[in-house]
Amino acid sequence: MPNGSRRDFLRTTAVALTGAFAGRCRLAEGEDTVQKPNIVLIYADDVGYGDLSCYGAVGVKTPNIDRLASQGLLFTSAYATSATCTPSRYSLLTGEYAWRKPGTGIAAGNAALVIEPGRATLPSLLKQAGYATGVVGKWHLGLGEKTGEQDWNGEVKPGPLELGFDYSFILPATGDRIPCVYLENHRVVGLDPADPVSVSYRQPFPGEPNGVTDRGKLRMDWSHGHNQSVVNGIGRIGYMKGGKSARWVDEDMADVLAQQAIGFIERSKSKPFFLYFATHDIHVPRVPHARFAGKSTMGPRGDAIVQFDWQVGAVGEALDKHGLTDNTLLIVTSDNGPVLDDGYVDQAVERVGRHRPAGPYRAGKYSVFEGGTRVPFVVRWPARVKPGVTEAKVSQVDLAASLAALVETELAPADCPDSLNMLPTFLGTSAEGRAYIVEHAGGLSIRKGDWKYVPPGAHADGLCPPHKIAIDKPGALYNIAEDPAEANDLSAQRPEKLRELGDLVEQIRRSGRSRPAA
Ligand code: NG6
Ligand code: CA
Repeated sequence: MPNGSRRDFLRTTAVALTGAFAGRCRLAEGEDTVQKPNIVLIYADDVGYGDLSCYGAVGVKTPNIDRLASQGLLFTSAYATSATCTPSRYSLLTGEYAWRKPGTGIAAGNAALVIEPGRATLPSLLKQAGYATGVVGKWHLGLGEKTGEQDWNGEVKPGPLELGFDYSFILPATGDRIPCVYLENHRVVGLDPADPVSVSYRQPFPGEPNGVTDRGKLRMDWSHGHNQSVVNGIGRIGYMKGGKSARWVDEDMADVLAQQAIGFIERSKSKPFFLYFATHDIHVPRVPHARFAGKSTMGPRGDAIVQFDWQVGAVGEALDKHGLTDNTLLIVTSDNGPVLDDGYVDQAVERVGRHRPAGPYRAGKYSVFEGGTRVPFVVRWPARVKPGVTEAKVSQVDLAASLAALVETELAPADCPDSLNMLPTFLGTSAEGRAYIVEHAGGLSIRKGDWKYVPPGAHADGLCPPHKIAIDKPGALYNIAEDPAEANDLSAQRPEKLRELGDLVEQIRRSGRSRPAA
């Protein structure tokens, strides 16, 4: 489409949408024959606000995501709910803040499923609207009924299929946690019954390689933790034995997952589909495929970002190939902020150079400062979303209610209790964001307008855990607009603001929900 007519098209679409999403956020009058959009949510692991070139990265180029951003809407104030994986994913899928539910901290590789089957979830709400639903990639929300009692050689359930996904191809937990195998639906992929898998988070299996005793033979040394079983020459968290034919090869993982994501799209393209593609990249261990080695200036961490960008491009190409791009709502975001040394010696600290993984923001993964949860967030839907940049505040906890509204699934009062319908904001037809954002990393901080409250206590700071700093009572207050780096505590100058935000966070905690019940 020539530029001029594309502009006209966008203007007309924008005008139509302003009307369409007024009121109850339904699709426009008379548009009920319009095919529901496909929804693809690409969820990166540990990619920080400043890690993509469309967000100012200098140590790496991300042309595929940059292209999406130029065709879509780039958010500068988007947040994961938490500064680590399990709670962010819990909130994303349930529309409930993870901090309301005990047991939703970083899950062990043999943890039981942390979401109760039967409750409304993002996939179950879309499934109800007739969507084919699939998850590919990192799960990290536990599996099975009881911790440590999964039958890895039989059926491993409940899991994604019991939560509303029709299809699942996952890593049970993380790349650095045992068991290092893929699961397709209920079963470990490629398992030889003659060589069953055993998993333990208590004790080593005698005679099996171990990150302490075999440290000299590791392909990548560990800096903290990650010194239990050795798989593919890399120390992991937890112990495993057997299942040799089923073990993943880290350097092939991005290809395997991209292929699975594309396979799901191809199998599902005759009806609307929802794909939750949760990449392993750029979590540790960072072992990208050889073709990405040296493609950034930052060593394996930067090369893993290039690999992540490649996966986004591969999904985009598949959508193009099947003529699905125009009516697919594609979201690219991350589960928490960045970290440099997360337990392996991979030069992330030494080679970061002038690159700022959290952009202008303070700290990263594990932290209640902005770098912990403020993440990249790009929405592309050529048929409906006008390209641009927005400062509107959005939270991933709102995707469940917003996407349910998009597909016209009604939420019961008990469903997704912290999820607000922010569809017009996500689609760029409203510039008005959330009134406040709760940021979780053990404690709860809150951002309202330009103000940010950080509670008293010990908080992770910097990009190399476990560095912590203490915030004294009654907490700290920053003006994010003037001081994005949260460097000047204004609590003494603005005690009433500090109290207002501190009270607000307490009220949200006590209320047990964010969406009005009726
Ligand atoms: C930590 C791990 C870290 C990472 C994190 C979870 C150690 C020393 N550190 O406990 O490497 O796995 O858990 O990351 O083991 S997340 O992105 O999945 O939340
Ligand atoms: Ca993560």
